[in-house]
Amino acid sequence: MKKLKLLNILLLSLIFISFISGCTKTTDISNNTLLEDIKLEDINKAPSTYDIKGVNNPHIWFDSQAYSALDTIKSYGFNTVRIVWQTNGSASRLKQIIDRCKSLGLKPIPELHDVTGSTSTSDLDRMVSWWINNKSYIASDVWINIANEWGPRNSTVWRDAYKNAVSRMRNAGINNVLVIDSGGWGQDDQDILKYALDVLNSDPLKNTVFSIHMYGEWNDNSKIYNFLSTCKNLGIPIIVGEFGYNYNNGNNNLGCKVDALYLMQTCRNLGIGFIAWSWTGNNSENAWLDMTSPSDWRTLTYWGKMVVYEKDPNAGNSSVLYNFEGSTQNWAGTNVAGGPWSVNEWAYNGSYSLKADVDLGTGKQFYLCIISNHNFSGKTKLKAVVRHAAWGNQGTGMQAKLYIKVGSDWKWYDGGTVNINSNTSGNVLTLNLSGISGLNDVRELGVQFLSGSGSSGRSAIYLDYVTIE
Ligand SMILES: [Ca+2]
Repeated sequence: MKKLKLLNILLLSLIFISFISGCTKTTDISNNTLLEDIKLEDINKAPSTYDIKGVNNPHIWFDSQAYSALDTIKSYGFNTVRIVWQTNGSASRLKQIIDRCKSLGLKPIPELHDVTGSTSTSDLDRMVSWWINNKSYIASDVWINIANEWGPRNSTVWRDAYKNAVSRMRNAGINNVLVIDSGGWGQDDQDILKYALDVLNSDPLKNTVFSIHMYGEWNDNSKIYNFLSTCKNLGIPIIVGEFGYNYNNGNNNLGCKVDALYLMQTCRNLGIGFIAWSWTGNNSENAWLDMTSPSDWRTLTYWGKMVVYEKDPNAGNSSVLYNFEGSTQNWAGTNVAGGPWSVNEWAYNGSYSLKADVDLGTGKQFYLCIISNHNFSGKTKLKAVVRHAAWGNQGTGMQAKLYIKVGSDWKWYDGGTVNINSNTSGNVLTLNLSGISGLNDVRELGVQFLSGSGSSGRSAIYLDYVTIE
């Protein structure tokens, strides 16, 4: 009996330990926030773009090739096509393209490319007239991108011209979602931040989406994050209607060094759609933006692979699970003194990492973790990069373990104890997955931080770039 009792106590304490070690279910709080977001969206009715992942396809310049490419575009997992069109194209052909997109399950967004870069209001008026004259060819569920990259930057001219355009189209009985590019060749943030809500509020249907194009003016990740999150916070319906990437270290005709992986991840984190430029057929100076080979409209280039797979084509088999770019991605902290937060004071990859404050002490343990179902079958390595802050007394030094919990008994596996430091290069933790059974049922993953002997005071722990290969 005594032995049994002792066993019971042991069992109880084991259960207790497994309950407190790792993640507690504080993620419920984030789930509530998510629900609130959805309700808010319902209330203000403006169109949401969160599910859009698309490509620009040059239909007006390559009629049959672009039409045939729609199947391929769909097969690579895209759900949206921004149809490059002009007023010299026939509306009936545009209707065929739209119908083909719909039959493939692709969302068509036709745009008129005639007045790209123009700041003349009569040019915009001509585009509006074309839509009005051809409205019978455009089904009511098609988003109409009125004019590609029309308008001056940071300008009430942009605002007033688009108010007029929206008014004319609504008066003509066009009830479609209207997509409006920013001025300054589509790249200007100020037109949208200052004037988009005026244009939206002038629309009696409140059925307008704004579109930013990201090239050389968007080489700064914090600008990308600040702009998109501000739009989100202000209730400006926004989409990234075109973007490029860092080709030849910015030595290209657009001066483009855009961190496209960061851009796509940020859009995903914020629930914003994105449409890459472009499927293929660019002229020689823009050929670096071809997503597929112009010889077959099918074979993915480096750029095409980056957009399709949303990872660095040179990164081998590894893919990013969590990068904390402007979001905690529902990660939680246990035994931490504050956080976790997504912060830009340190990053191993991108511009942000996950941070929590901790109060050091001999034998203390802290966790950054997430309860989430993952299927790691066939994967060989889980990796994460961590460091601690330079402040606080680390005593004999902090250590960390990367771990997962598997199956209904939440069985613990870790990659062993690693000494970590405050170097900004970070400390890589690796968990070898080969030989672990039940990898199809991973329930939790995280990092356990072990405070050093004799440690004391407030410090902070950082985690970034959780990858699987
Ligand atoms: Ca990061």
